[in-house]
Amino acid sequence: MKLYSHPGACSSASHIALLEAGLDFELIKVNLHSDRKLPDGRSLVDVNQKNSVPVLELDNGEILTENTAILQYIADQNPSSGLAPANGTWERYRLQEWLSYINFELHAGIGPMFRPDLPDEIKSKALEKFLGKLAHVEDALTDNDYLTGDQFTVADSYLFIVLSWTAMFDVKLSPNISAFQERCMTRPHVVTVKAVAA
Ligand SMILES: N[C@@H](CCC(=O)N[C@@H](CS)C(=O)NCC(=O)O)C(=O)O
Repeated sequence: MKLYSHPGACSSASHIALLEAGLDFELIKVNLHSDRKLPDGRSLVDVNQKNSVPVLELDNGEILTENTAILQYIADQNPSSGLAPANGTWERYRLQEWLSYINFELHAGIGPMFRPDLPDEIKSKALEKFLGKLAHVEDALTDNDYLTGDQFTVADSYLFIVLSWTAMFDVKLSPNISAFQERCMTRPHVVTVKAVAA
């Protein structure tokens, strides 16, 4: 399968997940800041009508988009990786609860910070709201190494990437969240993905 990713963007969460799951894949780098041309001459929009990453292309030609779907698909390809609890279990719904929170409240919440067209006033309000949403994460990490307990899951890979964006702004993260970031950075696959440049 192929992962279309802009290194450092949300698609890096899927990159981490693919490595953690030990799956065979090809990384197709897409530069979102340029013309989004792909190595084969097509454009990102030819593969994904939404013109965004991540995109997962399966060997049978199926195209899957959206972080929350792709991350769960990857996890399910190797259940022994522990990247997601089994489908239909209560623990799986907990994971989905986190994936939704990260996708909507955190990922979309920090989005305005990357919009050059928005005034600073709107951006600082968005950042304040985003930091407020992190209180729930800080709380969840009080007694847990990772969001759902001791096991690193795809929710953690997604959270890690979204948190990494805060380094671009004048933000001091709370203690449990900072410890979570350091813990993730002890994982060799996380370090590998962080080192991939656009
Ligand atoms: N709803 C999508 C959003 C993905 C998304 O926001 N991707 C960003 C990178 S982090 C992107 O490709 N932005 C380019 C654009 O929207 O033009 C998902 O959750 O997968």
